[in-house]
Formats: sequence, C-alpha cells, structure tokens
Amino acid sequence: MLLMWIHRSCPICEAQCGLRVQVDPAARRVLRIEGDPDDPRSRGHLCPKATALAGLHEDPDRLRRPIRRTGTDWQEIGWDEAIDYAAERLIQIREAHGADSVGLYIGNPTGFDVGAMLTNRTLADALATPRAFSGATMDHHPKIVTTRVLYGKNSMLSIPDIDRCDYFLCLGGNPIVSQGSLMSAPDVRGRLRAIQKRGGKLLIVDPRRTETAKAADEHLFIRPGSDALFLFALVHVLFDEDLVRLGRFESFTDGVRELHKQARPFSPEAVAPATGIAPDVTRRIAREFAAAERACCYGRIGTCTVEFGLLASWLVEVLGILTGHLDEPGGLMFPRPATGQHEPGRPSAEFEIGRWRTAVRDIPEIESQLPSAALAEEIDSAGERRLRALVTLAGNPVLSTPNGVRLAKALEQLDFMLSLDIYLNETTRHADLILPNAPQLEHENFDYLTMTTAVRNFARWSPSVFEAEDGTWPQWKVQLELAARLMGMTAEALDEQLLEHDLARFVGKAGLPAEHVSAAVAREKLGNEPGPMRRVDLMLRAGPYGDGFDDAADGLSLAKLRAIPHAVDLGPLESRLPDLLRTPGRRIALAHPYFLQDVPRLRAKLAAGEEQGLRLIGRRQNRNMNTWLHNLPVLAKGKERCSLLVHPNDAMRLGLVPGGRARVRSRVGEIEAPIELCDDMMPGVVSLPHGFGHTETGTRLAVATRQQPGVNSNALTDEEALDPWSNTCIVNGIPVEVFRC
Ligand SMILES: Nc1nc2c(c(=O)[nH]1)N[C@H]1C(S)=C(S)[C@@H](COP(=O)(O)OP(=O)(O)OC[C@H]3O[C@@H](n4cnc5c(=O)[nH]c(N)nc54)[C@H](O)[C@@H]3O)O[C@H]1N2
Ligand SMILES: Nc1nc2c(c(=O)[nH]1)N[C@H]1C(S)=C(S)[C@@H](COP(=O)(O)OP(=O)(O)OC[C@H]3O[C@@H](n4cnc5c(=O)[nH]c(N)nc54)[C@H](O)[C@@H]3O)O[C@H]1N2
Ligand code: SF4
Ligand SMILES: [Mo]
Repeated sequence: MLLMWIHRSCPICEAQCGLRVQVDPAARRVLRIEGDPDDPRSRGHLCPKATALAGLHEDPDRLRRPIRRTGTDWQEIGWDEAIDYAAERLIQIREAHGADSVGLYIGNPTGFDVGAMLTNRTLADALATPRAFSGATMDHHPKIVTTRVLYGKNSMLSIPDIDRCDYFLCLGGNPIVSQGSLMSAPDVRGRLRAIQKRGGKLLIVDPRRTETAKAADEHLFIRPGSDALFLFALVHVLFDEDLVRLGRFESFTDGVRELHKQARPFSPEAVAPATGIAPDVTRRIAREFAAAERACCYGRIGTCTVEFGLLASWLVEVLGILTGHLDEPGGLMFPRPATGQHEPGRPSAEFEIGRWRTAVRDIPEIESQLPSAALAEEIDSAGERRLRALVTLAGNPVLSTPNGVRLAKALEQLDFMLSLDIYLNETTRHADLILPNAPQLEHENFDYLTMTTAVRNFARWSPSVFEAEDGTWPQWKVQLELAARLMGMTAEALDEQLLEHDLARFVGKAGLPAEHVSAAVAREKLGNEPGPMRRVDLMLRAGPYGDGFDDAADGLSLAKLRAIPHAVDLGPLESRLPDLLRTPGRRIALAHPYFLQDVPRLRAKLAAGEEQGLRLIGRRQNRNMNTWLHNLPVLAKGKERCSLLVHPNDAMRLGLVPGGRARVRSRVGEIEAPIELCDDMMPGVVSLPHGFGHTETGTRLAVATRQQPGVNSNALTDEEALDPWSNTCIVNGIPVEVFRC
C-alpha cells in the first residue's frame, strides 16, 4: 500500500490552517489529517472541523452527479443534459418575464474556493439580474458599506494586527470558537494568549461570557444591539477628556469637529441604561484604549447583524482613527493581497445607493446588496414583479436567513429553482435541479479571499489530494459552463474572455512588477490550461510581490508557490494610508453624511433608555459551520447542541426547570428547544445557535436528521427587522417571549 502525505490548507473557515493529509490514493481514502507544524501561519494548529474534510469526502449523502426532480423523486442525469436543462428553463423565464424575474442567492462556502470566487461574478453577470442576494447581508455588510464610505473601496476591510497589539478590545466576536472572522489568524487562541504574555490586555464585550471572554482579562456584558451607543460613549470620552490624537491622519481627515458635536449626547452616563455598562467603566476603557501603545478595536457579528450595525461598524473605525491606532502596527490595518486587488488607484465613483430596488418594500440596493431577508417576499408577494426562478449557489437560506420558514414556503411557488450544491438539504430539496461539484479534496485551491483578511500577508496554493472522481466537475467549471450557456457562447471562449479582462486590469500597472510588460507577452506566459489557476498566476506575477513575468526574477508566480508545500509568509501588515484611499481627494470624511443620517435613530434609542423584555442572540459552536457540517459523524456526535441558554434568574422567573424544554416565540414564529441554565448569559438575554433545523422531509442528510436535527433559529428571526442603511438583517437581539413547555 503506497501512502502519501499531502499538504494543503483547510478550506472550511477563514483561518485556512495548513494541514498534512495522509491518504491512500489507490483506495481514495483519507487516513489521517494533522496540523502542519511547518506551516508558518498555523504552526500545527487545527480544529475538530478539519477532520470533517475526510468525512465530507466519504459522505454517502454528498451528491456526486447532477440530479433532476422527477415528481417526488430525483434522477441522476449527465452534465450536458443538466446544463442544457438549467439554461433552457432560465432563458425561457427570462424571455417571458424579464431578467429580474430570476433571483440569485450566493452563500458562504464559495469564499473558500478560488475557482468559485473567480466565476461568481461571471455567473451573476450571465444571469443579468439585479435581484441578487447573499450571505453578506447577514454577516459583514455594515463593514463593507463603512469601508466604501470612509476609504472609497468596499473590499478593503481593516483587519486587527493581533500579533503586535497590546490592547485588544473585541465586541461581538467569539474568535476562540469562530477561529477568527475578518481576521484570518490560525490558532487565534494562541495569538490572544500571546497578547497577555507580552503584558497586553484582552477585553471582551458580549451579552454572553463566551469561550473567548473566559480567556480574557476583562469581560463586560452589553445589552444586544447597543454597541453603537457604547462606542459613541467611548468617542464622547475621547473628546471630553482631550484624548483625541489624529497623528498623521490630521492631514487627510475631515469632520473631527462635526463628530465631536455628534458625540455630545452620548455620554457614558446617558448610554448606561441602554447598554448596561457602568459609566466609570466606559470612561476607564476609553482612557486605556487611548493610552495603549498599540490598540485595536475589533467588532464582529454581534456588532454587525444588529439594529445599528452600520453605526457600530463606523464607530469602530472612528475609534481607531481618533486615537492614532488605525493603520499602525497593532491596530486595525490593511492587508496587501499578493494578487494585487488592494493597490492604490483612481478615486472611486461617487457613493450612491438605490440603483435598483426590491419590488415589495422598495428597499434600495446598497453596495449591490439587497437584504436576504427580502428574498421570500420577492417570491410570494410581488405580484407581477415576483421572482419566478431562483438560483442558489452554495447557500442554505432556509436555515440561514430570517424567517426561513416563510422562505421555504415561497420556494414552492417558483416556476424553476436551480441549486449549485453538494447536498440535498432544507433549501435544495425545493429545487428542480441540483448541480454538485467535486469536493475540496478533489481540486486544487488558492487562498484567495483570505489574503484580504489575513493578519500577516501571505500566499498559498494547495494541491488536490485525489484525482477528481470521474464525471465530477470542479465548482468553477459548473459555474462557467452554465454562465457560458446563458450567454450563448462556449465555456472556452468565456474563460479566455475572463483572462483577457484580467490582463487588461493587472498588467502594465504603474509601480507594480509588470508595469513594462505587454499583455501579449504576459498572455503567452500564462499557457493554455483553462480554468482559474492561470488567472491566479497572472494576478500573482503582476501583483506587488510578483516576478513581473520574468522567470529569472525572485518574485512570486504560481509555479513557485506550487513548489512550496506550506503558506509563504510575506511579512507583517504595513501602514498604507493615505495612498490606498479611493475617496474624493484621497481624504477621509469621518463625519460623512451617510453615517450622520442614522444618528437621530440612535438618539431615539438613547431616549428610550433601558429596554424591557427578553432578547435572543445566536452562538457558534466548535463543531458546526453554519448549516452544513452536521451530516458528518465526527461532528454530529455527542449530546444535543441546539439548546436555549437561559440565565438561572430568568429561568426562575419564567418557571423553567433544569433539563426541561422551553417554547420561544417571536413576532414571526415559535420553536421548542431544550434549555440549559447558564450564568454565562447576561440576564434578560437567551441564546440559540443558528444552522440547525434538519427536520424537513425530503432531504438526504441521514446523520444530521438523526443525530443533531435541532431547530431552526431563523424560524424566530424577523424578516422585517433590518439595519436600514446597510441592508443588514438583524439576527441578534430579537425580542422573544419564553414559556415553559
Ligand atoms: N440566526 C442567524 N442566522 C445567521 C447567522 C447567525 O449568526 N445567526 N450567521 C449568518 C452568516 S455570518 C452567514 S455567512 C450565513 C451563511 O448562510 P449560507 O451561506 O446560506 O449557509 P451555509 O451553511 O454557510 O451554506 C452552506 C451551503 O453550501 C453548500 N456547500 C458546501 N460546500 C459546497 C461546495 O463545495 N459547493 C457547493 N456548490 N455548495 C457547497 C452546503 O451544502 C450548504 O447548502 O448565515 C447567516 N445566518
Ligand atoms: N465553529 C464555527 N466557526 C465559524 C462559523 C461557524 O458556524 N462555526 N461560522 C463562520 C462565519 S460564516 C462567520 S461570519 C464567523 C463569525 O465569527 P464571530 O463573529 O466571531 O462569531 P459569533 O460566535 O457569531 O460571535 C458573535 C458574538 O456576538 C455576540 N453578540 C450577539 N449580539 C451582540 C450584541 O448586540 N453586541 C455584542 N457586543 N455582542 C453580541 C454573541 O454572543 C457572540 O459571542 O465565524 C465563522 N467561523
Ligand atoms: S480553524 Fe478553520 S481552517 Fe483551521 S482546521 Fe479548523 S476549520 Fe479548518
Ligand atoms: Mo458569515
């Protein structure tokens, strides 16, 4: 038996740890998965989800061939027939009812497959529908909008320089479990501990005393949805106590006085009833943050998917700028992807919203996103303008979007539904056709998106572990073939067109290695193997660390990365402002009217003071990844994880008993779950994880439905509750009532 060790990065979460995978190629079996001690990013770290890769590979429920609905059953069909059928139905509907009668929903796992990433846009363009939805509006969209308004380019997110920070203030994130998000930092626990070891401080603000909070120096409970108030109070103290130090930002930042004015009503005393944080604590934190040599304020899901997601995300950046910590070592910084996406360039067009709108609630697009919470109504309530077809791409919106129960019903009303997915699950069971792709271990990869969120710059290629199974396609091919068919061209021609487009975009850029290279010379060097990898090669060679298409030069190329079995470290993050700004005049408008227009709404919350009633928040768990790893035995085993955490005082008041069950009711729905009494909860707040609810018939998820079905927490989240200026769905801080069963 010939066994092999193959090194690759883990494609399940943003850490993208380096793995060593021992395989028996003849039997196509994974024997072991270990952390790669020689990987400079993860240094041997891995989490239980990595082993899921083997399970995913072997899962008998995973789809390997296209399947088409035949009445109540499914039939495997060939690829040509599948693509023809998909394109024919989509084109028919488009011709009869217009391009915007077709909807698109893009889910999370596409972010970890470079082929999917590089062809998503193409498929969206081929569908030519403005009605596109994605996981972003349940995740980081407030940060995207903030970044667009403050810095001029929406993808250029600021990332915590965790390795050099000595004061880490984390709001609404639980990195020890999530493994870091918009902060690709393998072994985040080790990195947080290192802050403490070098004498720094870790401070967590969260309505639950989370796993990360337990490892911290200080934890503060905060009422869900009130972070914008707390952050404004910190800003208030900075002005009040003369702690504002703009440093080099002075010369390119406007609006400081206006900001001072805006912050006046939000004193620590005024916000305390709503946040639950004592005024003297808020003042102390503002002082500590300002005084720290290298400080970072990091806001994640709990500051984004809430009532004031945009204002909180804005104030996180503001805090960094006012204290001189942003874009400095140890603060929030801007990575420099080796593929050249974040290089200085011309100012962006004026920021505008509402270039198109939803049919039912007339919601404007914001940075091209419509809220996922509006998907159901666009199908079930838009009359003549209703969505008649839907394409889902690596997403499970029935379990992941607000009021997923309504969405499940709405999907039944579609004339045609196509899912690009590897499981027959709660969402795809409504489809007419499902197109799966070869799983991660069967295709090569490049850590593309993660370069934009990494805490040190890096580049990494990963080989496929097995030859792709006969008759399977990688995801890029599924997307490209479908897009090409919709556009009436061949996939080869479309692939070439994409390459030409990238050549025009990346080659010849002033100040970069391929500045003096012609597109023709570059094209020649990229070869003729179709697919995304030559586009990666192009971006690498033309990018900031590239060889400029000079084979003798030192810089990066795909060939060089292919010869290195680990990630290549490209050094710590560097200061990049103001050069990187794409705003008018390359200036930062700290008090941009786009943010200020929402401040009166926050003042109204301030005036309302302490809120009454229970609020529901979510939680992530070590052995889940949103909705989709529950079918793997190693992750599904153990006791029921989908429980409602309730503080003992609340439980007593509500008559709940340990080991009992509770009914949870919101405006839109009701579920029943086992309760766990837990004094890690802030009184008045209960927590239920999202991603469960594998209780539907007609799925093929034998393990999940048997072992960890749980309930759908998005049966409780309200599709009408949005953060209005970022189109973000509110999935944390839902008003609920809880009863004993
Ligand atoms: N209540 C509540 N709701 C939430 C959240 C929350 O915190 N609370 N979090 C939100 C967040 S942050 C996110 S990102 C979203 C996620 O929302 P979604 O993206 O809708 O959910 P996932 O479970 O990540 O979707 C995974 C889907 O991709 C499929 N898949 C996996 N691998 C592949 C592949 O290789 N190819 C294809 N084609 N498909 C694949 C899986 O089978 C599954 O159907 O959920 C959001 N919803
Ligand atoms: N194991 C595992 N890892 C994951 C995922 C997973 O499902 N499982 N999902 C991945 C995805 S798609 C993402 S986007 C990331 C998310 O990464 P994180 O944001 O780190 O993950 P969460 O556990 O959702 O953390 C959100 C925290 O916000 C708190 N919170 C809720 N409401 C509020 C509030 O109003 N204010 C404050 N301050 N806190 C609040 C919650 O209690 C929770 O601890 O994780 C990724 N990693
Ligand atoms: S932390 Fe994320 S990337 Fe690392 S092994 Fe776990 S799932 Fe994979
Ligand atoms: Mo996410």
